[in-house]
Amino acid sequence: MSSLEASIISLWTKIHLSKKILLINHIRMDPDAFWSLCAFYMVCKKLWKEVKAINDEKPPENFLLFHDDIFEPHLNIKKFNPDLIISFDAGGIEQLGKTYINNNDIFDKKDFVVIDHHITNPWFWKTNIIDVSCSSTCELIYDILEDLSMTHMIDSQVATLLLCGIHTDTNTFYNKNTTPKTLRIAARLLELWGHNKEVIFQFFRKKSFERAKLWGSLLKKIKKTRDGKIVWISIHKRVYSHFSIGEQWIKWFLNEFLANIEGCVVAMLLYELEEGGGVKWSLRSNHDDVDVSEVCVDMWGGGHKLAAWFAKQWDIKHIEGEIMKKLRPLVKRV
Ligand SMILES: [Mn+2]
Repeated sequence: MSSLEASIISLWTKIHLSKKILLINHIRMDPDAFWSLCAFYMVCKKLWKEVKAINDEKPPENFLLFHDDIFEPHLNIKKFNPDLIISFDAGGIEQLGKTYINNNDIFDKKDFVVIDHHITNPWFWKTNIIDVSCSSTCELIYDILEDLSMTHMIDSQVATLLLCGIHTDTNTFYNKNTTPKTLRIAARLLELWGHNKEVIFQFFRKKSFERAKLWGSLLKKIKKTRDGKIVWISIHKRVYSHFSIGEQWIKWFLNEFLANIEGCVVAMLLYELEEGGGVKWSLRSNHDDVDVSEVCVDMWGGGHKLAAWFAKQWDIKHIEGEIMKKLRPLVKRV
């Protein structure tokens, strides 16, 4: 038995022995983090567990199409006193935010299982279900349910949630993390009545009129290095708030435009965060030999070889200079 299989069985034992389960995902949750947690939440409910979900923040509004908001940022964990804690899609302990910092004694005492697929994950707890061959945590959740002979728990809603995370982490089967297994699982989720077309429309095709206008203004501001290998844009908060667009939409500009520019090896999008100051930088590599997660780990971020990010409390101009210094040598080689 592999250590992954052993951890999955150990998860099942822990769930079986628990009455109360607390689910957590990473700060600034992304779609995969949200939907993998929600799918698991529904499965726990079907097992008649008392289950609660926590994150420092509420999920972005646009995630709430296929599942209600179940997050309780102000939950008193001590009072809830879970028997088991499970984290989803978090690549490191620091990604559990203030929830972990303020309750670390409880996390230390309780059974705590980490479910993730990030290559940068340092196996940060005792029970780790980490499979970097999975496109997404949602794909891994399917694997776990299949290993435990629990696919009968996947109703149409759970299937839709898992499809959501697979589509958003693979950029609808476009990114290199899409494997034959990813497609087989997606096919299986369609058989289980997951709503495929709706997911693609809601998260990839649909654009508000305001977002179309914002994209128009951003297109005029894109920059490139002389050789065209690095293409990037810096976006100030006032620009997107002028169009009443929330920060969660900004990164789509990267997939929809920047990364598709001919000759581009690394596409980058830097934007000021809505609250608390600071900036976030998302990077995409179009080349197998250019690992953008290297740069991001250096800057205390995370991600994968071809898609990574970091956030800093720095001034937007300062970061631009720092990151270019690190990136130029990387792209020079290819
Ligand atoms: Mn993910």
